[in-house]
Amino acid sequence: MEYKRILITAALPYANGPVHIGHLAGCYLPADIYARYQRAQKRDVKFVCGSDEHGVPITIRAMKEGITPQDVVDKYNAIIRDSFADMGIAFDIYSRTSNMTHHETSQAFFKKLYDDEVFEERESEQYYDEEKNTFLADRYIVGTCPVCSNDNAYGDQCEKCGSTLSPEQLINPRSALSSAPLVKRKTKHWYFPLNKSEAWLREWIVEGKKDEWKANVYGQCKSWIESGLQPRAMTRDSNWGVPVPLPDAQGKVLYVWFDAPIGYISATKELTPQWADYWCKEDTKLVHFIGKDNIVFHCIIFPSMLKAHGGFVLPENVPANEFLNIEGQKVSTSRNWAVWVDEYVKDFPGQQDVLRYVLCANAPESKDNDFTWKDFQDRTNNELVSVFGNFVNRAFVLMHKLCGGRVPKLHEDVMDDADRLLIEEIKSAKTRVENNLESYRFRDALYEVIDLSRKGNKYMQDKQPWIAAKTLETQPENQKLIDNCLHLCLQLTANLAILANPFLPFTAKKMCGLMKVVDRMLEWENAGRIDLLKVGYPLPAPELLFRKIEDGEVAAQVEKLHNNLKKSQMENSSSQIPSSKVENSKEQGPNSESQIRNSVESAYLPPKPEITIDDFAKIDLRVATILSAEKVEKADKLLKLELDLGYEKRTVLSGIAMHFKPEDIVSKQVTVVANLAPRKMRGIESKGMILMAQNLDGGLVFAAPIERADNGGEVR
Ligand code: B3M
Ligand code: ZN
Repeated sequence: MEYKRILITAALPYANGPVHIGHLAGCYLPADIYARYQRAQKRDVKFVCGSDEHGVPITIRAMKEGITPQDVVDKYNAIIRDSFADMGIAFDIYSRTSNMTHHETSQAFFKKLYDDEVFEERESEQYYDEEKNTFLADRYIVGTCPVCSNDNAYGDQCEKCGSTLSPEQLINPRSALSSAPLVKRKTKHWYFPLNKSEAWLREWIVEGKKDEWKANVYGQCKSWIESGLQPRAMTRDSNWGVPVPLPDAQGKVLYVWFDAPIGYISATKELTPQWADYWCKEDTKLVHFIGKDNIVFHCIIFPSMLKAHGGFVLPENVPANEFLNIEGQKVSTSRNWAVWVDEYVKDFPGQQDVLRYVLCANAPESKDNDFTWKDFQDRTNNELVSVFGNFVNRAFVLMHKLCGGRVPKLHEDVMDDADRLLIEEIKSAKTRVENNLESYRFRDALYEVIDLSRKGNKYMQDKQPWIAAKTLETQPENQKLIDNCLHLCLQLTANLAILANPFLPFTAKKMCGLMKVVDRMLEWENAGRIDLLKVGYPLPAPELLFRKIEDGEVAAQVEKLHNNLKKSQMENSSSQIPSSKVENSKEQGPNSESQIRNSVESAYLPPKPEITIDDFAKIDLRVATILSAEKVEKADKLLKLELDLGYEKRTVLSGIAMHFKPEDIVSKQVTVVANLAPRKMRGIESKGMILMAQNLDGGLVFAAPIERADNGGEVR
């Protein structure tokens, strides 16, 4: 099919937290590279995104921070939008699903399906909190895990054993919002009969997309379709979301996964009055960039909705990436194990392209991949600085030294095979980069760009124009050889700017400045040409394109990760509200989504950075005996302990109430961090912390002397 326009969407991030580099690598960076490339091809492109501002994750975050959902989305929408802009993710529009256009668009969409009698109305019984007067999303229900007996499992997942659960499976379910006993109430919802889409989905995807879509995407879709699709509720009981546009639907909103993808349509509407061309004309190429946890929604549910509505194009491709781990561990927002984009931008000012480079060169295109700060340093220093940057710099320095600071002439009469081969390389690199980009192989495409600069370095090294320069007195005709070498190196530099532009837009711009050419030179059709820089044109002295990343910067980042982790562990042990594991707190509701496969985080915590004996000596560890223990009111996890340290008695709060009964631990000996700064929790001052060993299943054991020791004795 000859496409006339390309509509590129990138998943709408939940506005419940900042974006981390896993988000960039998984979805936004490849989408941006693709959009920049298509624009350089002068195709009609629209690239849309925005904040997903509805759903349970937002309300959980609001509760955690003690603010309203509106405050949450206002705060994070701004942070996310700025992070994208800082990183050069150049959307044509970054919208929000809380705005009017979106509410109207998604309501009209729902209403059309309703009027066409697409939905099935069903009554079901849902858990209800009578004190808070609200139906409870699965995350807001806690109880005992049927698998591992953890008392504090959530209605969608047990975080101790990793099992995916539904509220019905919990033993003694209770509300996380209040102490009111849970009751069930009848509630009505509108279900989309996904089962009726099975036949055409099979034909469209299982038979039609086998060779076109990435194997990870195709495989997931196939297994969903083959395991049988169920009707799915498209409404929820909640006061946060797009109200259901029906008279008998008080207190009901659209399911966030119903409204969010319609957000792509709303954003296009805001962007251009021609929005319908992009959504309704058959010759539009619609491409959804997403992370792997969103595949089913973009490949199965949203297309089924579009088809049921009628009049919309379906995605031509959904190039989802896998996940990016950090230093060998799965990213976890609740444990704060992540590299946040807004912090990167502050810590590495002006180094956006370096991160773009590393994330693309190591993109999780076909399997989960690992980001390490060491690899970040190595790739920057060994590839960007030593290969790409070095080539460009040498070309400029030598042109100043050996050609009077002007683009030298190409003397056809003395061209040799090496020159002709380099010209061929320049032309074929364009084709290779292009083919890879057209088939969403961004890593391979970027490799070709760096490889071309590597070839440039080799060419220059083989030609050794600085040696020829020494012969000029006796053989002045050798200036022609020098000219040819530098002419081609400079034309190659211009080509590198064009080819690198989708990946490294800040660098490409800088290169245009160096070469004194206008940005229009970066248009894709110019790649492959060797007449981009005019002969005789004076060029300024070079400026380094990249700088080295130092060991200290890497060490500081690794330490920051570990410090964040530690802080979050301390915070979580005194928190009551379900920890918002954003990547795991899937939207739940009337029909459980147990079909979604949650991955369990690796059980071992990553090793911490090295410390000195002096660091260790700062910690005052002492033996103490528990004199008394009691539960702290309104804090499920906390026990208040009175400790005898020999030289004094003191109160310590410990987050172990889920693991031990107060009466079972009295008179036990413990190890105390005695010089930890005091901290108030629930109005009680805690002076110190007791040490516990954590088993891989999450269970706790006292880290204490095995034999009776003197209270107050130092532990070393
Ligand atoms: N808000 C879910 C996520 O961030 C999400 C995507 C919506 S795309 C329409 O995983
Ligand atoms: Zn469990």
